[in-house]
Amino acid sequence: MPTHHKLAFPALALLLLNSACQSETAKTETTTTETAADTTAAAPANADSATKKYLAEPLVKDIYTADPSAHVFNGRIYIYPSHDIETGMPENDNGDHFAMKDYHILSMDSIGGKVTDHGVALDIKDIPWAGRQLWAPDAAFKDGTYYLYFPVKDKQDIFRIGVATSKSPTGPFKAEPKPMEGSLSIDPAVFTDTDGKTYMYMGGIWGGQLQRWRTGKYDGSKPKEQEPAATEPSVGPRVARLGADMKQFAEPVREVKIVDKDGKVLLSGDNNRRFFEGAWMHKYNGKYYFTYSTGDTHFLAYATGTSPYGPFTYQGTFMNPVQGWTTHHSIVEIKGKWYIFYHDTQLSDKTWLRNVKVTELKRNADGSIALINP
Ligand code: FUB
Repeated sequence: MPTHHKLAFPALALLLLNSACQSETAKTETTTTETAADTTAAAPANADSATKKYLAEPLVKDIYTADPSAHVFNGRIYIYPSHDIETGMPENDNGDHFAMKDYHILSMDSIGGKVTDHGVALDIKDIPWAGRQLWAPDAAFKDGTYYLYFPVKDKQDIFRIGVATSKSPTGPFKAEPKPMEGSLSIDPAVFTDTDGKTYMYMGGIWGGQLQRWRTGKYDGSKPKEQEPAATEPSVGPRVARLGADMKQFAEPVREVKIVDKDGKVLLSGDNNRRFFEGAWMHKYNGKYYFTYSTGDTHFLAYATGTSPYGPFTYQGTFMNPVQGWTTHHSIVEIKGKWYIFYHDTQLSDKTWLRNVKVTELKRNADGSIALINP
């Protein structure tokens, strides 16, 4: 999450880079939005954005949405995003201005087709253990039940991951009475392997609190918690296999290693490459592709491996910075083509009021991911 001091210089450089990138490719996608329920905010026109060129257009314009986790269930595309709202919370180092209170699920028949907003699927007031800040969710389906996984701070202000269930992919979802045992931090991403085993990746540093778990126990005692020193190994995301009930982990949560070509864990000071938040996993040609945001350098990066647990070898950046501080995505195969769902701040130009988008993900013949300029 944003820390203003760290951000000042890179932000300027990235703004320049971003506008250069954006002028490179001009492609728009046309979607129609059908809103099936009341919406909380009409997006105001953003004067700056009118003159900018974007690779894709927002999928919905009458609410703010972010962190899109996309899945195909029964042939239809479902997007599980955060629902950004204006709460007036001042921007700070902990990301308090991301004070979301519910989830809306979006769906569409096909890429470029009409997008339906299915209204409130889960409200924070219906999660018994929740304190504040419903952040980036994900979803899974097994044996007739849909599972919505979500990070939220508990009443002690510690991020945990919860699960809620429904018989419909669009909810309403009913939350379990407690967070998942052993869960921590933010940004759950659920991946079912070709052998049917399901894993959850999770974690995010800074406001996502992952660095507070370095000893294995939560330590919120330091007033300004820090990443490890620049020359120390970076904090890795976490992974655990889910049990048959999809509601608990079947094993202890373990740290994922992201390494360089020499097998060395990326260093904490390697801000252009180290993991920050927003993990996603997909498998392509038998290889595991772990993708993530580098946070304060605003890239989407990928690393590959031969096991869902890693280690994953860093391969490169595959998306240049979007407009807005945060970078969060999902990757999904739809009718033989691969797509990336992501967000930027085209509608509002405010980091905490984002809009989700989709564009095709292309690969080179060797399986490497082609760079996207959003
Ligand atoms: O939406 C809140 C947080 O911002 C997410 O959890 C992060 O991935 C970042 O997108």
